[in-house]
Amino acid sequence: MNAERSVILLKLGGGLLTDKNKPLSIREDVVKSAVNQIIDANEKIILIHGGGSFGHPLAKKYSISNGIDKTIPNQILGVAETHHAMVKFNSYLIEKFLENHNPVLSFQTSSLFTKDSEVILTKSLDVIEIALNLDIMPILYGDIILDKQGSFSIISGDQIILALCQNLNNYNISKVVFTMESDGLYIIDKDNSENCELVTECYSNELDRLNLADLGQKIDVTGGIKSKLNFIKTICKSKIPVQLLNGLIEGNIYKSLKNQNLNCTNILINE
Ligand code: IP8
Repeated sequence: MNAERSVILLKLGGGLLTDKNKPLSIREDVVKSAVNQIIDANEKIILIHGGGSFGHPLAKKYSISNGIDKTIPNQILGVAETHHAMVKFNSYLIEKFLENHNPVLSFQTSSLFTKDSEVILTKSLDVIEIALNLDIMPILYGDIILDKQGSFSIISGDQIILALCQNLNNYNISKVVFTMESDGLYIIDKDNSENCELVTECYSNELDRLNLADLGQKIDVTGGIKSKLNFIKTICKSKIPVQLLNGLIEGNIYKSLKNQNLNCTNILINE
């Protein structure tokens, strides 16, 4: 591996970029700010975004993450609709970068990954690395995933990040950044369970011992804080540090990409 070539994986949470209370709605000001910060930072990044009010309501309606179920009316059509909703959402983001004359390429997640029951199979990621070599920012998104067993499911942005961490060959991932609507992980105060305190720094092997507060994301079909934690632990096993930050606070994304200090959760790797 050529360690000189390094890249940041940045996840923009779908709940951050969209209005969860209104299907197919974008928080335009949040997207605009995130796009501007990413452009200003001018770093090598692979951008991954979640489903928010585009992917999750449809995935839930058709129970897509549970696989094929012939008793669900129009479920197969729902698979196609869910994918198309994500393409529309992704196109909106792509346009914002292109309007600012910033080269980005969308990679269709459901064509790069397949499933075989529980296992996610990754096709060659050469195209992503070639895009990075050309100073094009690859953008991937949570999507439907087809299963070799004749079924389908949902692949989340977090699962994509994990697959990238495990399968990129020629780039060293310097860190994984998750942007959310809170400042990071919170622990419940043991003396007063009403109070929560931000975890600003923590080693990956300490994560299991934290009494974490679940700030909850009701329509997220791909799991809440517990599932996020499992992803973080697996990412850290690849010796990649993880940062969780509040994407609603102006400047946070830029600061993170530039390795500046900010109020957030840093998960450090154990040597
Ligand atoms: O928001 C889910 O991705 P996530 C994508 O990263 C769909 O969990 C299609 C629901």
